[in-house]
Amino acid sequence: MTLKKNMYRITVSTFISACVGLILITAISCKKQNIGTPGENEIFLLYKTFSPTSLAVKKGTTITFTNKDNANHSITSSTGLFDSGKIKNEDSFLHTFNDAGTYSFYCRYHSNQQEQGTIIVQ
Ligand SMILES: [Cu+2]
Repeated sequence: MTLKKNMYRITVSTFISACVGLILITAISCKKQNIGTPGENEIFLLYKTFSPTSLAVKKGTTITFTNKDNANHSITSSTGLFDSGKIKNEDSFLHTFNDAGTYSFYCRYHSNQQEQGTIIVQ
């Protein structure tokens, strides 16, 4: 009888643990999907890509690069004009583009994974 009771307790506790686990997984995956959208002069770093990959702005515009990924990223100018260094999750890097031109940048951690973008300043 006691053995049966213990088995029942184990089964119930296993079931409860599984339910709690499922709820946690659902909550975490919902949080990951709820990242919002980039602002007017903002670029998200997400899933090892830039979003959007290209932005056209007027001279003097400050662009905010925000890391929405779990991985670390960087905003590194292809010509050496600027380099954010490591940007952690939910951290941002700001750069003001004062001169007209096309500015290419990449992530030094994932440069071989199409994590590249362009700012066109008019
Ligand atoms: Cu990256």
